[in-house]
Amino acid sequence: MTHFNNIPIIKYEGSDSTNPLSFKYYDATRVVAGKTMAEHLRFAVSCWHTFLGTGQDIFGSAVHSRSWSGDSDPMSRAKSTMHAAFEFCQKLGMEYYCFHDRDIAPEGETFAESCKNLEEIVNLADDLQKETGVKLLWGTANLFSNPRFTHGASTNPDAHVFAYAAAQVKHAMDATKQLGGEGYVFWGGREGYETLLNTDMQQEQENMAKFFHMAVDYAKKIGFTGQFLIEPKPKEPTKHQYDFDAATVLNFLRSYELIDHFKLNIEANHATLAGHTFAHELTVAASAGKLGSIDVNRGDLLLGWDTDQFPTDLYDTTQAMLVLLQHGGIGKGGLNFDAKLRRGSTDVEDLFYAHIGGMDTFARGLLIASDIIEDGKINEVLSNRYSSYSSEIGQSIVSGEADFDSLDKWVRENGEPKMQSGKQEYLENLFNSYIR
Ligand code: XLS
Ligand code: NI
Ligand code: NI
Repeated sequence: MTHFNNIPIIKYEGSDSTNPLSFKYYDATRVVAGKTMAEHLRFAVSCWHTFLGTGQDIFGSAVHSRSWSGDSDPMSRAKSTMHAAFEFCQKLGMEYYCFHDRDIAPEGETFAESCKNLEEIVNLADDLQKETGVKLLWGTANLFSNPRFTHGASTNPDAHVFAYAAAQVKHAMDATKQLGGEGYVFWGGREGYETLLNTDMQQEQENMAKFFHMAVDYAKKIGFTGQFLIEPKPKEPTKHQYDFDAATVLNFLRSYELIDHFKLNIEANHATLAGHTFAHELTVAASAGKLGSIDVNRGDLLLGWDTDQFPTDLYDTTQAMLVLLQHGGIGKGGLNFDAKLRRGSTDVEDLFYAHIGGMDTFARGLLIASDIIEDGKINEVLSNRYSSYSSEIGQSIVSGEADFDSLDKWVRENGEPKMQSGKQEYLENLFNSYIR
C-alpha cells in the first residue's frame, strides 16, 4: 500500500512557480559556496512528529488520522509507519530520517519483548534504506514517555530505573549502528528536577556523567563510530533540565572528562526557551568546535513552551546559515525537522507544505548567507572592529607576552582610547539589504 498517492514527487520549480507542492529555492544539486545545497543542508525528517503526531494537546485528544496508523496491531502499525516514512522521504527528496526507539517499535509486555520488536523493525528499516537510499541521520532512545521514567532516567533516584535506561540505550545504540546512523542523540528527557526538597543535584549529575561514560565505552566495544550528541534544553518537561543550554552542557562535558566524545545538537526552539537566540546557541557550540547537528524548528514569541513549529522565519534561517558557513558547515550532522503540524492542520498535504516551507526557508537562508559572505561588507566591519589586535600592543596581548605591568606602562605613554562606533544599525540595514 502506498500512502501519498495524491502527492507528486516534489521538484524544484524556482521562485516564480505558483505550485504549492514544489520547491521555490531548494534545488538539491545547485552549488552554493562550493557545495551542493543537499550537502550543505542534509535535511532529515523526524519520525515522532511527522508520522506519529496526532495534533493531540493537553486540552484535547488526537485529531490527525493517517492511513498508516489505522491498524490495531501495534507491530503491523509500526511496519506501515516505516513504509510511509520512506515513501514520504522519497517524495520530498529528503536524504535522512531520525527516530527514537519507541517511535519506530512498540514496547512489549517485557523488556525482552520490546527489544525483539525493535530488532524486527530495524531489520525492515535496514531493507528500506537499501531499497531507497534514504539514510539514518541519528537514532535516540525515548527515556521519558513511559511512567517508569517519571523521576528521570540516568538521574533517577532509583538505581533500578538507571539500569533500565542503560539497557534501553544499549539496544538503541545497536539499532543506530546497524542502520549506519551518522550520530546518536541524547536529549535530556526528564533529566532535571521539580523541587530541590527531594533532589540531590550533585549525585544526579554524577550519575548522568557515569551513564555517558558507559555509553562511550559501549560504543567502543561495538565499534560504533557515529557522533555522540547532547541536545540542550532549559526546561519542559521538568522545571529545570540539567542540559540547560550550550554553555551549560559544554561545562558539564568538560567537568566530567566527556568533552572529547560529544558534540551538541542545537534546537532553535530550545535556544529561545533558554532566553537565547538560535544564532547565539549555534555560535556558542561552533566557537567551541562542538556544533554537531541541528534540530530546526521555531517557537512562538507569545507562547512560552516548545511549540516545535516549522521554521518559516527567513531572518532566523539566514543568521543560522551564516553561522554554519562561517564555521565550516555541519559536518556529519544535519538539519532535522523536529517540528510538528499545528493541531488544526489536519490534511496529509499539510505535512508536505510544512516540510517544503522549512526546506525552502533554509535554502533561501543559505543563498542569502552566501551572498553576505561573498560581498564581504559585514565581515569587513567585523574584522576592522578587532584590527587593533594586529597592532603591536594588540599582538602582545594575544600572544600572552603582555602583563599588567607592561600594559600600565603602555597606557601611561598612549593615553585615552578613541571611541569607535559598533555600527549596529548600519549593519542591520546592510543585512536586510541582502534579503531578497
Ligand atoms: C524535545 C526534543 C526531542 C529530541 C529527541 O523537546 O527536541 O524531540 O530532539 O529526543
Ligand atoms: Ni529536538
Ligand atoms: Ni524540542
